[in-house]
Amino acid sequence: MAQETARQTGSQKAFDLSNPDLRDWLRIVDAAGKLRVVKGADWNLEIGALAEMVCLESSDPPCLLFDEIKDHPAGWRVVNHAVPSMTLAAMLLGLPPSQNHLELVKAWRQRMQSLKHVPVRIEPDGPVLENTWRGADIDMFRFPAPFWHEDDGGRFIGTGDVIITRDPDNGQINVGTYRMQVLDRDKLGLYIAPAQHARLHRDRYFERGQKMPVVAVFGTHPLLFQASSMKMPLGVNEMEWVGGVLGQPVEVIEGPITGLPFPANAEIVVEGFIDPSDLMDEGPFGEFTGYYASAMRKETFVKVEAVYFRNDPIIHGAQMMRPPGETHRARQIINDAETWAGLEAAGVPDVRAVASVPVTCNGMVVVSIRQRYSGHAQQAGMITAQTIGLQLGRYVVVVDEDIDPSNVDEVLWALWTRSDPETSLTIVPNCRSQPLDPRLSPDRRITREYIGSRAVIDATRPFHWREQFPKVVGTSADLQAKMRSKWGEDFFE
Ligand SMILES: Cc1cc2nc3c(=O)[nH]c(=O)nc-3n(C[C@H](O)[C@H](O)[C@H](O)COP(=O)(O)O)c2cc1C
Ligand SMILES: [Mn+2]
Repeated sequence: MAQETARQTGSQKAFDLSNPDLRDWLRIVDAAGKLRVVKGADWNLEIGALAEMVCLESSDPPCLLFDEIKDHPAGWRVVNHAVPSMTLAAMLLGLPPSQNHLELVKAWRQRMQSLKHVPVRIEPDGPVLENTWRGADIDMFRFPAPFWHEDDGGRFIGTGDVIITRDPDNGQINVGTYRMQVLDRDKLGLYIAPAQHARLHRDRYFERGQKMPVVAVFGTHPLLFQASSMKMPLGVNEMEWVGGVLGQPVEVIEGPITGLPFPANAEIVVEGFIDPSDLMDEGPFGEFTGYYASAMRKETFVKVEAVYFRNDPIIHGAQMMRPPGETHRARQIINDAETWAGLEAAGVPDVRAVASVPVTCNGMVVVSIRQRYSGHAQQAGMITAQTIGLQLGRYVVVVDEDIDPSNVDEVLWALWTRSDPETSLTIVPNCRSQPLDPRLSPDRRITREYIGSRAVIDATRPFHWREQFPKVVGTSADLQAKMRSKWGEDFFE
């Protein structure tokens, strides 16, 4: 691998750039022994199936770098599962190496407090400009975009992508991850769910009868992908957040056609426009929920005006599969830290830890508190219920401080023994949902009424009689220490 990377990074031009790029990251993954190069796979179903099966069947799935893809030149690659361990997720975020989710959430909370956003720096040139296609040269089918799942509507080049748009009212830049289907040589589907930032931008252009300029990036450092696929406040330029985490500005080129900035060291970049009056069939696509939740529909699309790419470009893919799949550990660390910070900002005291249940993609969150007053648990639960899982949150479980919220067994034990379904459950109706929600009823899909409910489950000991709650069985710390010293550590292995 090392040799190949050296050959493929060898650019003809020297660029005075200092940002790490996707290739630097893959070298780190390789050095950690977590990179597997796969040669000869077919873009048609094989990449997707292999990525899914490795995730399901390996206890420690590696990053897969597909090369020599059928029908495509050697060197034009697809990478999947680019952050394949907790230690690498910690490294990506600049945190100390740790395997412990709660420790990482705490470390990230500290980091957040001092994180300053850093404006981007405009560069005249960069490796992404090594190749340019315009006009009749444009052919998106020349990239090895996978046909991921058997019932997809086509090839999706954009899964782990980065889409850059500008608010026409105030000029603010947004970076978001939204799926992109190759519809034609110069046409790319773009599915943006309601309330996403690029959707708000799009609505504003369309209300004025204008086309929306779009830049799409397929392949960039995974830190920008993480930022792009996370909900930050509207108005935040996610590249400035990345600059803050990197401790240096993200180096960008301003697109000659759209004026939109894109990373100078990206792998593949497209500039184009969405015309409000042009529609094409988009989807279906197997989604992160584990379902094909939206059928083929008419959608607006990006008409591609220019394509820039590095020599031997790498598409950054993210296999969408039934969870737990390609794990998004870095995002989970950040989400849990954000939920915790939100609770504190709302004035909820004594939050001990927050952890989302990985298989629910942040749709079920557990908050552990040290109860201080009656109603404390309900307060923590109700506030969390409106911030979890973006539009696809469902359940919040509040537990006492003796329960580790990242340990599903402990959480379910508390749920079973400390909650009473009749009195511990609060249902909150009319909360946000979205078209990808598998449980959205057919009626609501037609009327576009994207709402669902949340449940808050209080699995703490009832506050007013907590002192009378039966005592937990377990060997005391004191007795444990005695046993260890008498019988030795080996006894317990
Ligand atoms: C791999 C991946 C693919 C995603 N695909 C889509 C998508 O197709 N459409 C969408 O609206 N959101 C998608 N999302 C979720 C958005 O990226 C996420 O909500 C993000 O906050 C959007 O950026 P914004 O907050 O700036 O709008 C995806 C997330 C991930 C991790
Ligand atoms: Mn945003």
